[in-house]
Amino acid sequence: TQLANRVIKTIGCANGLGGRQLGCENAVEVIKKSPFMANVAKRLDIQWGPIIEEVNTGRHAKALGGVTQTCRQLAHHTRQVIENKNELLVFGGDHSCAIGTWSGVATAMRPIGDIGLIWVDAHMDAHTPETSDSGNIHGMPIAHLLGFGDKNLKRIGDRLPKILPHNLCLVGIRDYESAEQELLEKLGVKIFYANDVERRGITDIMQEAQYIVSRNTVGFGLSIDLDGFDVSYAPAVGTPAADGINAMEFVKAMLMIDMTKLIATEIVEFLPRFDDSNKTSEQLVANLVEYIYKTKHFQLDSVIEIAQRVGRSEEIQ
Ligand code: EXY
Ligand code: MN
Ligand code: MN
Ligand code: MN
Repeated sequence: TQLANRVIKTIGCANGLGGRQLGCENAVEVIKKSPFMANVAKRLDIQWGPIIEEVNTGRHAKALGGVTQTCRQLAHHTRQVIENKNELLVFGGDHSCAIGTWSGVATAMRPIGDIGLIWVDAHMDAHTPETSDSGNIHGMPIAHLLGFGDKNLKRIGDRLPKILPHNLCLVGIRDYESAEQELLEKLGVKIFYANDVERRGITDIMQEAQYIVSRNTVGFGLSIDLDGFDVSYAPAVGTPAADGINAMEFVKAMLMIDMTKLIATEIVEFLPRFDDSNKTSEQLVANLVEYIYKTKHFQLDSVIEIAQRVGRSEEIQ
């Protein structure tokens, strides 16, 4: 027996119809073929699972039906990975896939307890179809995970909200509309704005975020929108916003936070045709995966070692 399965099951979601511009649907195949990822795969046990193809019912507001069907499929697969007690890594796609990813994870964990979520992003992603000017669903996943918005999209897996406001934390926010801010503030969701990160440093912020999403939950997820990082580190995104998180500092911060309760990671909004010739964004994706899981596995090994020393290994395993 072992404390945690070290196999990382990877699911791709080739979706882009929820974005401002098309292109994120190509991210998964680029990541899957990436030499940077191949390098990481040598050090981590990464196993590719299914790649979900999106259902096309149109763009912007008309995408609602299609995104719902895509997210249902994705949720089915993420739920299975968690129920089989594997590590889960999801590559999007535009950020609307988060509704599928976390609906599956939340319903799998429901018998044990609530999950927490750290949301790294330039944007709040907290519109409902009613408040959104663009109609782009990648600007709406948080609202739906909290139980607001479209009745089908918010009820994937079960009818309950997938994340409770006090178990959610946003990091890196700097481009949003007032309706989104009003909803999140009314609910008491903790928001770390880009200027908080600037002032306190990303390590300090991520430590507090980890505390918030862990204290009332059985584990937490990490949803990483690449546009949360500064464009110098992640040029290949569809909705860039200036003055983002220093990605090198973020990767280092991963070494400093407690990952033992991390259930799943999702990396989204990579738009391959905008990457530079050094493939900066593609490299960042690989680095994120490597640092997050190396840290998590190292920390789990330490927990097992300590447990063995005090003779509690049976209990923990
Ligand atoms: N707030 C804007 C909108 O709703 O259209 C921009 C949303 C961008 C969302 C990206 C995925 O994080
Ligand atoms: Mn986003
Ligand atoms: Mn964003
Ligand atoms: Mn805006």
